[in-house]
Amino acid sequence: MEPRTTTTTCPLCEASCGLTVTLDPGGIRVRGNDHDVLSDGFLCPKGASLGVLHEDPDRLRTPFVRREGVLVEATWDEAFAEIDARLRPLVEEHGRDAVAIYFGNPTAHQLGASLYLRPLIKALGTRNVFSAGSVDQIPKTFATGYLYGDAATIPVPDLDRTDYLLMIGADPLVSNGSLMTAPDMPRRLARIKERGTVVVVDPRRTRTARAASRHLPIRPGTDALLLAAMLHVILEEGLADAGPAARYVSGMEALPALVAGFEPERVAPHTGIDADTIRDLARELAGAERAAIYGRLGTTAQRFGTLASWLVEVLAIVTGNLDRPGGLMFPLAAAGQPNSRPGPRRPFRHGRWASRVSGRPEVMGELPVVTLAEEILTPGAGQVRALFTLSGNPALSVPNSGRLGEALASLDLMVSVDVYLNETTRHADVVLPGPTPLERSHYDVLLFQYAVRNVARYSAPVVDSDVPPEWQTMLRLASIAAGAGDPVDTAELDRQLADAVGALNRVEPDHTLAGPERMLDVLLKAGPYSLTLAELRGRPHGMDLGELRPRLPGVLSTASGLVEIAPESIVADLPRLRAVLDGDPDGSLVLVGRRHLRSNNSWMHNVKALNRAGNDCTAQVNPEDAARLGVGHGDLAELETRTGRVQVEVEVTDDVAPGVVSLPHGWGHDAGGTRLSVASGRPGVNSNLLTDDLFVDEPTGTAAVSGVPVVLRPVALATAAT
Ligand SMILES: Nc1nc2c(c(=O)[nH]1)N[C@H]1C(S)=C(S)[C@@H](COP(=O)(O)OP(=O)(O)OC[C@H]3O[C@@H](n4cnc5c(=O)[nH]c(N)nc54)[C@H](O)[C@@H]3O)O[C@H]1N2
Ligand SMILES: Nc1nc2c(c(=O)[nH]1)N[C@H]1C(S)=C(S)[C@@H](COP(=O)(O)OP(=O)(O)OC[C@H]3O[C@@H](n4cnc5c(=O)[nH]c(N)nc54)[C@H](O)[C@@H]3O)O[C@H]1N2
Ligand code: SF4
Ligand SMILES: [Mo]
Repeated sequence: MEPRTTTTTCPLCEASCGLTVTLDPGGIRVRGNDHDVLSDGFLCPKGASLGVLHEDPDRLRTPFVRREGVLVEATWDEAFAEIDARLRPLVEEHGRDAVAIYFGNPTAHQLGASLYLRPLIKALGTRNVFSAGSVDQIPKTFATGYLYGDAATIPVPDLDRTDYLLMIGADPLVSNGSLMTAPDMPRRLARIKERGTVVVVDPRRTRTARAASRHLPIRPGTDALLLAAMLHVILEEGLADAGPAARYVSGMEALPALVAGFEPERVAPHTGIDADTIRDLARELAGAERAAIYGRLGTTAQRFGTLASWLVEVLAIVTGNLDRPGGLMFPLAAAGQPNSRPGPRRPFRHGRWASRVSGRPEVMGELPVVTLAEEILTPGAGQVRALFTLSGNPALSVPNSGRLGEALASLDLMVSVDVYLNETTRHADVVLPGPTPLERSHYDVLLFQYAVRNVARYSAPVVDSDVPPEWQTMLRLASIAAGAGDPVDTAELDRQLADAVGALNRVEPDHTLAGPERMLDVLLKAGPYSLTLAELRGRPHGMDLGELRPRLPGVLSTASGLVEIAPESIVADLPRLRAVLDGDPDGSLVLVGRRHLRSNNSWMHNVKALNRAGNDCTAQVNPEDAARLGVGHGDLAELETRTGRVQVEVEVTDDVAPGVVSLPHGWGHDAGGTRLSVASGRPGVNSNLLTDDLFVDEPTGTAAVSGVPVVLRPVALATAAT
């Protein structure tokens, strides 16, 4: 075999790196693509492992169906027949809401899954829609939804032109960025530092914090206090100046009253950041020529996620940094971006329905996943009895996963579309695999909406597959869910869908194409650059569409047509924040997470080259706390919260602030009935046994995985006590 080199797109994280793949008899070699318009040769260890992932013998290649309690291999027709036979009577007897769906993180990273998800959800016709988003970014999309009119209208830091970057609760040198598609963060951050300043606010001294100009450790969960105090300073000292964006902003006059009382001096003891530092930070941000402020997971998956996310935007606006080069800007994506579609759009709203048991409101068509277990376990009309999971591992990803595990085991029917038999899919009655990243085409419809430079890039499959593409699997599931049964003519169903998408976008679909390619072609043609798939096929290194440009006011879709800076649904949560300020500073021990460059949430621990020393599931404890609690480096400790306990090795390090214990998520691969030979040999513990389904960002019900009160004791004592 002659070596063959082609390009592809890495679908593993939001950076969307362009890669080259060389196939030769010696195996698959993956490198960064030096000619790529966005990533310019960058790749990380995960991307480099795409070949190993492709060849992982544990990876599922055929469906599995549960027969007499055991998952056994089945044909595709048998698997769909089983789903049809079991779903139909269940829906007839209990109604559509008895079926829930959970979709996980990789759904956003797959062309097929991202375009065919909505049709599947529609066919299911259930209100019980859940996703990893409610353990992640929803507070941010909620805030931007109300401010700018659409949950998908999120401005990104204009990294390549800013000279002051304030980063809060984000570790992009490890995560490679999120809601900010920007490959090669090391280089981008280094360049900002050459031009100016990078400040990181994080309870841990992260890789990003080390690379920054300054690191401010903060008490977990208090970012909204810090940001409110900064806003207080800016308003009080007359530093507010929204600049040219001012004429597109309504409600500015409400701000002083909203942050009254949040003086730096009052906030300081709660945040652990002293008042002078807060004042300086506010003045610096206001005074910088071009400043960007960026809050990510540490500011969203926490108890004041909505307020913190809102304040990030407000600070950018009042310092004149919204919609200007070097500030926060709205990308103009080539395909599928709701805010670049012509014509009127409906303003964002939430709470159109609520969860059955605890009445938590719907956001973006979803219910908070912390309510999934109770929806399954609580009897009554509307009880969830069947669950579809798509590219998700909620058994490890969702708070109080002990209870969720119980709930999954009690379902009447569970169907999983997933590539591994893991902690979640081992509960399924039917498992349907999908092709590997090298076996499918790619275009980042979602992520390019958050790219720090406007780009378009299509990648064809690198190798053929004997596994049907996931969009076909999803169409067959949709047909069954809609009551139309199986087998179904997926080609005809797909054609109808393409016609519907075409009509919506006023583009005649190209029926010489099929599947996601045909839809993508429609979206590209309807998009602001009027591209075609054929054009992109001729550009394997991607197409550069230029730097970010101002988009106000056209990007807005609020009822007023303006940025609504003080939306009621958000500011209504301020009394809850004020209550913290009125109480005593909390000195108890709290849990936060951490990510590792060689992990990807829960599912890449089966790659040996990634799952090795250095990527460890340990509890990081500050030396002060370790001494006080009587644990040493390498000791086993027990961590206990309201919902669960685990025993885990302690790593004593002053990388975590006093009062903070850091345990990474996505571990705990010791469950029976999985097929993860590498991961199960180095299992770690599941941190979401400790996180609490009742500890949430109240406006959105998004899980607060960070700042969970925790008790730590040496294991010998723990044993003695029980
Ligand atoms: N404590 C704590 N909990 C957290 C977090 C945290 O920081 N701390 N982070 C949260 C965040 S941000 C997120 S996004 C969630 C993630 O939550 P999930 O999305 O539920 O979890 P993942 O680990 O990403 O699981 C992805 C699943 O998709 C499967 N998969 C991978 N590739 C494919 C594919 O090509 N096709 C199909 N069909 N399946 C595939 C994997 O086998 C795995 O089962 O976790 C959240 N949970
Ligand atoms: N290597 C790798 N890359 C990934 C992933 C992965 O698992 N591994 N997951 C992907 C996913 S799904 C996502 S959503 C993104 C997430 O991308 P990031 O948001 O960059 O992810 P994290 O590394 O979790 O960074 C969150 C930071 O917030 C800090 N933090 C915790 N609590 C608080 C708090 O209360 N306040 C403040 N200010 N900081 C706090 C944590 O210490 C952590 O450093 O990463 C993506 N990229
Ligand atoms: S940074 Fe993300 S997109 Fe780039 S190679 Fe690594 S995992 Fe893939
Ligand atoms: Mo995420």
